[in-house]
Amino acid sequence: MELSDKQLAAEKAAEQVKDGMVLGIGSGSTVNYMLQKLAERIETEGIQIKGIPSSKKTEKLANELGISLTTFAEHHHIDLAIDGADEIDEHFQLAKGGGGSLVREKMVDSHADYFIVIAGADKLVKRLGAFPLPVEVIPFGWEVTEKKLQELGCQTTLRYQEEKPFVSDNGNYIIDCQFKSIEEPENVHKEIKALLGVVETGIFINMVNEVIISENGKIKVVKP
Ligand code: ABF
Repeated sequence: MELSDKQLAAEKAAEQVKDGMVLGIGSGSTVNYMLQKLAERIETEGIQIKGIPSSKKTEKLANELGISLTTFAEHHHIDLAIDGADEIDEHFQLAKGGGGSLVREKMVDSHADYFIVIAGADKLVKRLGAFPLPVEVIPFGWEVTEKKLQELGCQTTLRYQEEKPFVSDNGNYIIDCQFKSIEEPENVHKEIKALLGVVETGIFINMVNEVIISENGKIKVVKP
């Protein structure tokens, strides 16, 4: 069976995991492929790692695959983090959070010595913003937080799942913000982050050390 681009990028990243590492594990379907490959390596090569998962879904899959996990309580330092993205712009800034795990992803990815993003080439964009930007907000007063977000020039949608507001692993809501385009991601992030009620935005600024992209079966490794 031919491997998909996201699978190829994911497997390439899994090869960079070394024995003894504390690994930050992102979330999403691309990361799931990485975990499967990593589980194979653990089985066949006997490498030992400890992972810090960035979502309950990732934690569940890692447990099913027999990958050892740890927490920030045990380890304050992550050697390598591997995560997916919704958009990667030409300056390596990211939009993330389509899966609703952006807060934990940002914590895991930003506490790593080295952060690799894995994706198919469909995630590469000139500018962020076509994908509605996820913003995690506290449920209390989300309606007024939403108004403040709209005043920044975006159209907003409270994320739903099964006819109820989606609740993140942290017990919060997600408001998806559709900007026309995000010209200055760092400023947009700062403006949103300054609003009362906002926990975090899905814009990841200056965090990436390496991007592994696959396009039509060809892998490209790019570094900022
Ligand atoms: C997570 O998974 C997110 O931050 C991003 O939203 C998404 C990428 O999903 P996939 O790998 O399924 O394309 O990392």
